[in-house]
Amino acid sequence: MRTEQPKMIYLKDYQAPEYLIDETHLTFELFEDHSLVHAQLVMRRNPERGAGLPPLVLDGQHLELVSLKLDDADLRQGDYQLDDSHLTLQPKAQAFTLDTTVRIHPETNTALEGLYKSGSMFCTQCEAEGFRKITYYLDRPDVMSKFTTTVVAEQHSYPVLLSNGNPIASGPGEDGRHWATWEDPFKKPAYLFALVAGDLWCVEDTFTTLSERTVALRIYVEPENIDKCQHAMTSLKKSMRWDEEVYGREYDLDIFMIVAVNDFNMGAMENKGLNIFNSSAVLARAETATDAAHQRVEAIVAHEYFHNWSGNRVTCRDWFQLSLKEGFTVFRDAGFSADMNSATVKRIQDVAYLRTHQFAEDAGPMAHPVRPDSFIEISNFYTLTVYEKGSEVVGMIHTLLGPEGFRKGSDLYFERHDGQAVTCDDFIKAMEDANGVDLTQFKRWYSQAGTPRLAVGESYDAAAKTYSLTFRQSCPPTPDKMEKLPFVIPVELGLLDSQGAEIPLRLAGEAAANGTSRVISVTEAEQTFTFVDIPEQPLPSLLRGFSAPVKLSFPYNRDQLMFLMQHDSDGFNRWDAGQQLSVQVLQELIAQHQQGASLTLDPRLVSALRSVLSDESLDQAMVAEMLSLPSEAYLTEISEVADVEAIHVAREFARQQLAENLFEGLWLRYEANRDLSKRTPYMAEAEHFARRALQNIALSYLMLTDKPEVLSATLDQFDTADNMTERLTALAVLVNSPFETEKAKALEVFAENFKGNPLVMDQWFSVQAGSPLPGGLARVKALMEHPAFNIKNPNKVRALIGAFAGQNLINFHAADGSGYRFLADLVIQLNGFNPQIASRQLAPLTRWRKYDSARQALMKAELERILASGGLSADVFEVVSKSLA
Ligand code: B3K
Ligand code: ZN
Repeated sequence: MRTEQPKMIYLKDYQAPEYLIDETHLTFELFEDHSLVHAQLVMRRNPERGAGLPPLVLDGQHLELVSLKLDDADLRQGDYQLDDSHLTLQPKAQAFTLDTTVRIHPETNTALEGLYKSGSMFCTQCEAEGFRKITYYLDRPDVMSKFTTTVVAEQHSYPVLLSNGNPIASGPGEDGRHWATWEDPFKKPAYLFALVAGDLWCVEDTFTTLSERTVALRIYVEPENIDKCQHAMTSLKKSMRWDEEVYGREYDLDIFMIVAVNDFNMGAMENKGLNIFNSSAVLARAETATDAAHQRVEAIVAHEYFHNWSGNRVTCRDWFQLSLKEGFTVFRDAGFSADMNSATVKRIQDVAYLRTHQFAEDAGPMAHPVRPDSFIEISNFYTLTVYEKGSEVVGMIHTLLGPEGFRKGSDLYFERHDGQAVTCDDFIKAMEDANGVDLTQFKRWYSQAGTPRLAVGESYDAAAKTYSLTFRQSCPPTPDKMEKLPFVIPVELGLLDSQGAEIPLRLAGEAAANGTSRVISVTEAEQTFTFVDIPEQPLPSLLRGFSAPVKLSFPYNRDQLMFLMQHDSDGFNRWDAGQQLSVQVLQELIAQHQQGASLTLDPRLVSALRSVLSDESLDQAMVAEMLSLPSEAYLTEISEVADVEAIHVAREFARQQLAENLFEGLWLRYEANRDLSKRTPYMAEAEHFARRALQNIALSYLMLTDKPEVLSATLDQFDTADNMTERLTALAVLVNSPFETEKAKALEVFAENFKGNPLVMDQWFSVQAGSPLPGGLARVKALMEHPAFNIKNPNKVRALIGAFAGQNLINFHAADGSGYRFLADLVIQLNGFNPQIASRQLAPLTRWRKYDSARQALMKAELERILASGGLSADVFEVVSKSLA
């Protein structure tokens, strides 16, 4: 832990590196109680920075320097300076070779950054600034080097030795040790370095690229997981094909490897040729992983694979440009998932997530632009804004340029910048140059934080047959206090007539109508668009497909929303109309609860959902989405001041009413799909996902009725399902039910059956941590004592504490502040050994401004207690201090 106050780093201070590293030759000697890292760096003065020879300042943290040579001459104390995080020395020539040996301690590295041990295996995580915990280096993404890596370890415990690139030599060593050398022909920044040593098995396959090269594909796992790799392998091959077809991008090495590790701070890491994955993002088979887990594996495998071009071949100049690779790659993986599954459902899920979580971040103390201007700890900027909003920004470019224009732009980007470390401006420039457009104003999306609001008004002139839409955009203030200029907001829209048919769209001044759905660009603070030849007062369908990440408002009444739910040709907007209707109905219930009135549900919501439920022509996954009420977290996000109890009571009341009123329709849908599940073997495939999604949401409603036939159906599903999707849903509905005996038994049986599978036990923890029944905190505390819980394992922390504080709002926000105190204690504890996880878990407390004054005071007091606890990592310090500012 650092002693001095962490410093802010600014984008405006960026300077190119003083020195370059052309070659990096590493040798790792791995032992049980320490490891030695020998680095030979072939370096030269960066010609861009002029001729003089300033001191060379290398990054390095927690390293014990054993030896240091400059051009073969030993350096002695006095020839160099060492501090907490740097090694400084004076080069004597334009080009030189530096040899260092350092001792490090992967075996005690609990921060899981740099080289560390996960169980019995050695592995690395270097992004963003972890390489400096491995050796002294210019640990910044614009220093790109050719790496050769030799790994030496005891042969019996570590039969598999991996690094980036191609294997070039291996052999036995002394004392039962052996070694392997890997060479990566592509220059790369240190953050893409990887090493793995362990007792691993692998599943192998091959892929033939467009140009007929054969690539070996390997997924390495611990032996007991060898039967859970097929889905990831299939996903990998689909990703490789898709990137060739959609982006014209081929894989470039002869081998592509994925390694699954149990202790990992995030989902996965795109190291060149050697992706390292959280085991939760690789392992999946019917019996142990849900449909959602299967889809997540497919998406993450694709995401990391796609980074090979968007991130590795073309990388970031500095970490402020993180969204250059992350926003773009999320956009790419979303396109892939949309093509593999239901595109509309994928869009619905992404937008629901963005609106709930990214909008909250953008309205909170950690709000920052897609390209931040400053940070204290870069690890805190792997955010929903950089990733998800960043992807929306790329998506808007796609919308504005069209698919062909976008492809021309991405081709030019890859061609122009292959092998370089570049900026978001370079990306935009390629898009501009390839299409002959000017995106200057559009670039405000990269520099202005906050979620724009777009208020829309209408006026119809029956005599002139014109219809005008007036858009007013504004952006709320953010902590940077920056004045916001108008954004370019692409709004895809259509106009419906009273029969629900789409009216041809002709703007005033245009010679002829141009389709029934089109994109207009709102570029001014206030702007009116007038459509002509409009025979009757239309109903607008706005922001189709969520064409921009804004909060749009239009004064729809409930009947109009029901009309859109039925008739809109845009599937996303049909869903969204349903969500808006639900929000209106739920807000009314919230107000009734606050006034102490008895609650009455608007019957229009029941009838709207009844039509959805009985519509056999709708994709079942779509039906499932439409039946899902907006989450408590979303209702919180859209509240001025969130009333935790009223939100919970209102939503539960609505669910109960829907369950009772729609019982027959739900039961029919449930039984039909459950029957299919019984008769057909599990398949990880869109149509199957869809019908299980509907089956399971139906069951969760049905169980609210406490009917005995539902309980027996649930128990049967729990006992006899051949897959985790059905089994876990059955468990979850039991856990949230009043059937204490059945619940206890199911939890016990489940834990007994799956005690050997940590990923399944994570689900078991989450289901209980997320239960809104009273006594949530006590349950979580008891579960922390369970033998399967381990606070050092990030997946366990996320499964139990993350699920409680992030999803179980009614319990976490208990009026006595017990949830807050618990989380603060935990953050203080986590800060001591894993700052990144500590800082992530802190997020719910940063939202304090959303709540009533009593809760605000309690939450702030806990933030202050964390700040005062001392020994804070830069990670936690940054989030806490900004939250209190
Ligand atoms: N690039 C990594 C994230 C690294 C996070 C470092 N704290 C995974 C990804 O986005 O693909
Ligand atoms: Zn990524």
